[in-house]
Amino acid sequence: MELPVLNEKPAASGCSAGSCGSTDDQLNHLSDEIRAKVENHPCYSEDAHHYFARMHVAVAPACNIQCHYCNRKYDCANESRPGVVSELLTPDQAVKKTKAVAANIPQMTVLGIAGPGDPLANPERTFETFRRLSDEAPDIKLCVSTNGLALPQSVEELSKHNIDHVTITINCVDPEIGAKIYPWIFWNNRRIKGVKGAKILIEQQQKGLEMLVAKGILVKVNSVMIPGVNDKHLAEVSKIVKAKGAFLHNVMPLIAEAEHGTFYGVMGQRGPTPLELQALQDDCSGDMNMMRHCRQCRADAVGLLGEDRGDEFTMDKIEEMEIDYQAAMEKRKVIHEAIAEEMHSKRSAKADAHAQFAQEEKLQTRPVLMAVATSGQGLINVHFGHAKEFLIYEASPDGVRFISHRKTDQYCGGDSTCGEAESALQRTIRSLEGCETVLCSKIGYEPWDMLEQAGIIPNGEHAMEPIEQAVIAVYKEMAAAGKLEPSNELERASA
Ligand code: CLF
Ligand code: SF4
Repeated sequence: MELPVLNEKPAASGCSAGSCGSTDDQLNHLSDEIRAKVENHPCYSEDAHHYFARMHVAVAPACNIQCHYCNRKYDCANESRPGVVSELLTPDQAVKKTKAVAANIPQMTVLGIAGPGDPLANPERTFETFRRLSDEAPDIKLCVSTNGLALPQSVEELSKHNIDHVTITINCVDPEIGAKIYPWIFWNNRRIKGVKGAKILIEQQQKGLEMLVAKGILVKVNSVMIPGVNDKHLAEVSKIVKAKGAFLHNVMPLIAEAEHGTFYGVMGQRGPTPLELQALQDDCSGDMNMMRHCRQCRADAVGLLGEDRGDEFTMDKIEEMEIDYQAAMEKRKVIHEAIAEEMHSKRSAKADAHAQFAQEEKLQTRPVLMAVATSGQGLINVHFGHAKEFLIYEASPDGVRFISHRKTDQYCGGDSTCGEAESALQRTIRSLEGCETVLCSKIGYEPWDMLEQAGIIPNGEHAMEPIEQAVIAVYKEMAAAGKLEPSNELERASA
């Protein structure tokens, strides 16, 4: 499945960076055919994720492997207990739900099957859903995410159903490392443990990748970064999957908390810090396009990446909706065209701003990380206190690039007591470690003071402005104020 999706916490999986070396930069160099596949896919294009939404339908309960970061509600392919997941849908329910969401959230362009188990370990349910949707809702892109064990035997079927996007989770290419991540796989009706099982899984993943590429299907590779286990190995994985034709690599942080009941969680295996993750993504990016905006979605997520509107589309609500999908498709077409036009004009404005910045006298300044509060459309349009996450951009003399997102707790949610609110605010500020400024539409006095005390400058002067242009403007202001001289350490390092 997409990754460790327990259906009550974020799952894992993902695309690429912003302006510099991003997929959007590379959009310009793609063939028309590939550009059409990625430009409104929120995972394959960082730009698109500000505008277009995705949804997942949880039709796949069983899994054929065990990952140490997953709390198995389904012990193996022979022991699936579908009732355990409240959102588990039949293919018929999944089709109804997809049409209902598409009619009500017209910017939803992609339907993914990503769990809660492995979609290809549940081939009848998965392919029945895809088959019906490719017939009944041909304007929706179909996407699937798999651990890869059953991939080679599924490629032919995938290629029949208008499925242009497949994600394979590849955490290693070395079985010794694999044995530390996968205690067993279920293969040919037997449970195979340790290095032997990991070796089969790796072979199947690599074979499946090659077969998909040969069919012209875009492949994204997801990898979970597990410090001390595969962190030193993932740059090698990146090289290999790129050489085999993968389009995008998404390195995601391990999520391991004891309360999730996963092996890693219980054993105290830590996930990477944001800066460790960024360093590894930068290492890998020498070899391939990196996704940095993955939100590690749930197996039943609905909406823009980073938001979840699943509660609006429970099956009891859907059963009461009257959907005329033909009419919905016409409306969706008009809205998609309008969004494409808006994206195009914002992309041109962004390119102009970068070109102008590049033509100016090159600043002799150090890079800076800035946090941005946004709810989409590529604008700074969220109050600091309402931000559930911040997008992190790096500004440097070479321009602006999207780095990552960081989730945070809302601290002014209404019913919090003062004491709780304060600690949530402190947590929010801690989540911005490494950032020197935060751009938002507005901010209150209390967080302003606390941010300043933490060495982060709040900035509400660029409300409703396009993100990249505002980041460049703030960077230039910081440079003009003499705040960006290279540090002594940097000078020493470069001497
Ligand atoms: Fe879903 Fe995955 Fe398709 Fe996207 S998610 S199946 S490619 S439509 Fe996207 Fe979510 Fe990350 Fe996945 S943000 S977890 S990468
Ligand atoms: Fe869990 Fe299977 Fe997905 Fe691994 S592949 S995270 S075990 S559902």
